[in-house]
Amino acid sequence: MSDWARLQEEVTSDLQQARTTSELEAIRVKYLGRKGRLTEVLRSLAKLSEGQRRLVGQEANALRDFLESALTARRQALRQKELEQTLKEERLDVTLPPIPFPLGHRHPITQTLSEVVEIFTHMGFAIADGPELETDYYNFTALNIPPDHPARDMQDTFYLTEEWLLRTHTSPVQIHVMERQSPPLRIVAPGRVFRHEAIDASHSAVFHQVEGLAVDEGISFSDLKGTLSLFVRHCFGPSVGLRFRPSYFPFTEPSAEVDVQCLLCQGTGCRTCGGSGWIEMLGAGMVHPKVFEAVHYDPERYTGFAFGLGVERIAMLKFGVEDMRLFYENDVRLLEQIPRRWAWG
Ligand code: 2NL
Repeated sequence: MSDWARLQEEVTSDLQQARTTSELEAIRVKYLGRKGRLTEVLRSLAKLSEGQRRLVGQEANALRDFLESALTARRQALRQKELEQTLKEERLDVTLPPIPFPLGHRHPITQTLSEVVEIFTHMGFAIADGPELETDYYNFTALNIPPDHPARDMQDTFYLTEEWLLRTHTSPVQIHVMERQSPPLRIVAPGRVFRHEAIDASHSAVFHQVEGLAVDEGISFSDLKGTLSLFVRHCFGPSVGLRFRPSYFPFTEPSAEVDVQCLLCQGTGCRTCGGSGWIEMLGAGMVHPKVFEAVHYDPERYTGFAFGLGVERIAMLKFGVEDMRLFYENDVRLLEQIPRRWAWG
């Protein structure tokens, strides 16, 4: 009996000394843990005779009940004390302004590409994409580019084999779509293209293009002019001047180039526009009947317009960047100067 009294006394004194909930937990483990003093007593009951077991069991269980309820009461008291302490020490001033942190943004070329594509999707064009590795047929032959055309020269095109090459424009994407789908068709093909070219302020071996294609019965050159005028106004603002100028591409007839008034000098002439006040922005034209024949569209029934533009050129003009190479160096001093803007994708 005196053992019980001593144990009870010890428990009581331990409980009084506990100052924190973790000290309290240590006490619980000391007596009621897997190897706790009381646990051991309770476990050894099995070895006792029935008479002894009832006697000792009563005492042990009473002590356990006492300990558990004392622990609970003490734990609640200590928790309350700790909470009050925490509230006092960690008071927050919710009226303080937040600490500003720098936000990243998408690369200026990605922003520009998204913006260009978005203008066309809003007009009803669907987005098409395709592989960067193409065959000579999809990149050249189907587009009415003859075997002796300078664009096919090793100087201009990265060939992997006689047949396989890195696409020099995204037109092959449109050939693939026309092979799969009948008119009417309105698509834009954005993507990365490759030219075997010496790199300077206005040329890169890897750059981005957006091409567009609309095919249906009765599509006219007026549709081309209307679509591209709307594009230029949405891209560069409602007051920017533009002009259509006759040009030549093997895959369109007639062909045109669209010039936009220089944004940097407002058309008065500067270094960027070579003093002319105009900047070449798009190549375009009515799809050549030979291209339709290649994809088994009836050129007597269908007409279409197509266009192509360089994303880097537009980004340079929009952001006033005079050297294309700056876009690929990813120097944060340049990237931080280019504003974040909302765009899809
Ligand atoms: C430019 C010129 C152009 C096209 C691309 C095209 C595509 C098909 C059929 C006919 Cl499938 N044409 N694309 C047409 C005219 C011009 O791009 O200067 N791009 C940067």
